[in-house]
Amino acid sequence: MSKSSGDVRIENPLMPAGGWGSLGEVTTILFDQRVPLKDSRLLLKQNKPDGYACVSCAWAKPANPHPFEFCESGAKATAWETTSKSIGADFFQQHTVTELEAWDDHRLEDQGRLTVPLRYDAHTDKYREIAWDTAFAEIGAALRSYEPKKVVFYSSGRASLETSYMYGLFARMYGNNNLPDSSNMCHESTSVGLQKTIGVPVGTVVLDDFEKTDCIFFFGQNVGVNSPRMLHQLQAARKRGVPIITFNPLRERGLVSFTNPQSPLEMLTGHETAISTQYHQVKPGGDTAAVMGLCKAILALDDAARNGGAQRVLDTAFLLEHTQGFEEFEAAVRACEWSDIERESGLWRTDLESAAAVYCKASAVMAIYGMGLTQHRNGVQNVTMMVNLLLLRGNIGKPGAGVCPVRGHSNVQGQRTVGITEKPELAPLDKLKEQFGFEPPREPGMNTVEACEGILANKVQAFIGLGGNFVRAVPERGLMEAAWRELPLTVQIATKLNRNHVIHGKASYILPCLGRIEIDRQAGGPQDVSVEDSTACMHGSRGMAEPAAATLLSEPAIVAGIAKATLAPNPRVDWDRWVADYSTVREAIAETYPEIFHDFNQRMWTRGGFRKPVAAANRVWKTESSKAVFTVPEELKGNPDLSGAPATLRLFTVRSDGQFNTTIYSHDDRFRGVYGSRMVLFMSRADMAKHALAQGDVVALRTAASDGVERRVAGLTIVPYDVPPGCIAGYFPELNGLIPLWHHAKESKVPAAKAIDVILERDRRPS
Ligand SMILES: Nc1nc2c(c(=O)[nH]1)N[C@H]1C(S)=C(S)[C@@H](COP(=O)(O)OP(=O)(O)OC[C@H]3O[C@@H](n4cnc5c(=O)[nH]c(N)nc54)[C@H](O)[C@@H]3O)O[C@H]1N2
Ligand SMILES: Nc1nc2c(c(=O)[nH]1)N[C@H]1C(S)=C(S)[C@@H](COP(=O)(O)OP(=O)(O)OC[C@H]3O[C@@H](n4cnc5c(=O)[nH]c(N)nc54)[C@H](O)[C@@H]3O)O[C@H]1N2
Ligand SMILES: [Mo]
Repeated sequence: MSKSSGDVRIENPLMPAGGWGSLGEVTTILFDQRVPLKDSRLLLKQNKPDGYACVSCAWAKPANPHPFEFCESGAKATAWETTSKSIGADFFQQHTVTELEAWDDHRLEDQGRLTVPLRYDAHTDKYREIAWDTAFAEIGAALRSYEPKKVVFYSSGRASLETSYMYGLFARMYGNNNLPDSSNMCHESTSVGLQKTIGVPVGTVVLDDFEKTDCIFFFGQNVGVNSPRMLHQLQAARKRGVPIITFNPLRERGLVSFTNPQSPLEMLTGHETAISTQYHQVKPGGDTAAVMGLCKAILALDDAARNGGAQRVLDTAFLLEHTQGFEEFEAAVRACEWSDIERESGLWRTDLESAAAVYCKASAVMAIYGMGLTQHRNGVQNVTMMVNLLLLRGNIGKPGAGVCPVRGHSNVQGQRTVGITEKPELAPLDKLKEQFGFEPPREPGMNTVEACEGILANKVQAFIGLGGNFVRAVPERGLMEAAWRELPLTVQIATKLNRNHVIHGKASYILPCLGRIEIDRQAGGPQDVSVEDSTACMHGSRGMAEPAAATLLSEPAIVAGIAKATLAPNPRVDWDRWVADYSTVREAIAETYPEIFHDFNQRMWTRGGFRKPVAAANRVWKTESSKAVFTVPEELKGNPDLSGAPATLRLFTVRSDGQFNTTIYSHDDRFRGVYGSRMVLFMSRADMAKHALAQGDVVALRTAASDGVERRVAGLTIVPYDVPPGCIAGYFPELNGLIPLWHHAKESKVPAAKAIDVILERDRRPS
């Protein structure tokens, strides 16, 4: 694994996803991170009924797991947390913060685990160790002096249900709903789109459905890298002959073929399973148009069936009994021209017709999707359009069918379930009032984009981060980093050093915490926590590795420490008791949300998890009309209004197999055959010819927006790749400086990281 971000090496990415390459990567990272042997054996406990929930993605954990219910990405995340590398006070004595600012993301985190609480000292420009009690007292005093509406409580989606519940309660007792989280940059388009069409904010599919489905539509999700355990379900489905129809601008290895590294036979014979049976390289942002085409083709097949006296293609009984708005939708589809569909989707009518034919032959279809749908100006519309497609043949609420958003962080869905939300209507405020005897704030809080706007406008006094790397993950890097330094207070609860610690507020604290894989010893003995997976199933998780340092506190203990130092005592909220015994937090959660969490402590170790009620999965529609709702798309355009200056290319940002979000494990991307640098642009040969570029040429990108802000990233090496002409791909977070803050999904405010119009400029030839 190469470490430098200097020279780029480009190879043909011939290997299938999984396979020997995957095993090699696991061994390398365990070795690089000097993971003790006993901890590497812990991988066998990952996602097991009595083990710990993987800290990588949120994919479902089966009731009967494979002996090795982990994947390359999960092993990397485990190695990254259980590393024996660590940094204490002496590290920060040796390096000024200005010096650390010049380090790249990989180097910062690769120092290892943070071990002591730190406070920034402006005189020496260094972080210095501070006692936990002093840190809490100082942070509490500062928070008491601020206006509660001007403080932001961010969470990245990893913290447990217990921590998240305590954190949300703390924010509300303090006096705001300013609880943005990583899902504001991620699946918020799902939460908004599904809620308004099928009455639930989450997917309807469970693992069992993979065994019953006849057909899978797969939109904009890179399963081989970002949720590889799902490859098991996909491979099994493919072996049953289930077609998988993929829509993705980029030909992703994991969506093309897969070798199961846990099958000795496949490894020895080099057997690969072809995953996608059709692969449609849709234009970024073109999914609404593509699905419009599918629906148009389905209506045509239905017309033909009706005219020929054959069985209807549409599920008319379902449409009548369960849906609303079909007529308007049908009229809109019929009125839509194929030429518009082809232009906006970048796909041929005949291709869409052949995908529609497969859809119509299947009796149970599921739609799986990720950031390719949600991170667009029309991200919510992409989601509701996909729902339209499913509704046509009653593909929601029956076995083998349904909606399957693939969530990112391992508990991002769960955090929402237990009250991390800036939307007061989504939190049980009356219940909290009754349970804890305080007056919860009723005004809407700030989501991620609004928190950024507040910070840019100097309207935020403090930012508390429960995990994550906010300033690196958000758009508008240039303006955000500058404004960030003006924040009066930043507090980061974290496991690893990252950019958000070296770009910091005037007063700044880093509070190091235990990770979920570690044993969490409290007054009441070792504690377990719980998380919710992508299919709405709750799981217990037991820490098993020795903590990285004896000086670490758990996340619940840190949240309680700050809360106690900030709030007036409330006899009904016993923070100490909660920290001593997390089962008492679960009792409180069960009291707040009895329908979901009754008997939480007894049920948390249920094999395969216990599921929260998802009404739509039973064809109960919690919408205004009590029906599933068809929605007419406002427009087909993928990128309606990022303009002003004429663009030359449309950029979409993606993840590599060497990263977890802003955590950069290495500068290599094995699946795409790029080694040694992440400063690359994937470009079609047609565009290379058009712009007279050769492989290895170095270019710069400027955002095509005429709002007076200069957004430019230089030093990007051209890599020829199979992407549609007119479109280029590059890496998140390196290219975040190109995304204007206002370039976000219309209703959900998810930054539109998958379609940014840019202008290509010559940078320099490699010397
Ligand atoms: N190893 C690893 N695992 C992870 C993460 C990680 O960084 N590393 N991150 C976690 C998190 S927080 C999340 S949210 C998920 C993210 O997982 P994904 O949803 O897979 O996210 P991305 O890699 O950003 O890109 C998704 C895919 O969308 C395609 N795409 C881009 N634009 C479009 C479009 O307009 N239409 C369509 N149809 N496709 C498009 C891209 O080519 C890419 O294959 O993964 C989680 N798991
Ligand atoms: N351009 C572009 N931007 C994007 C995206 C994109 O696709 N393109 N994707 C968006 C998405 S989907 C997401 S989810 C966001 C991600 O945004 P974030 O969730 O804010 O970022 P991460 O990189 O996941 O956070 C990594 C840090 O979390 C800390 N950490 C790790 N484990 C723990 C733990 O157990 N406890 C605590 N307290 N801290 C821990 C470590 O210090 C580590 O440095 O980025 C978004 N930004
Ligand atoms: Mo995410």
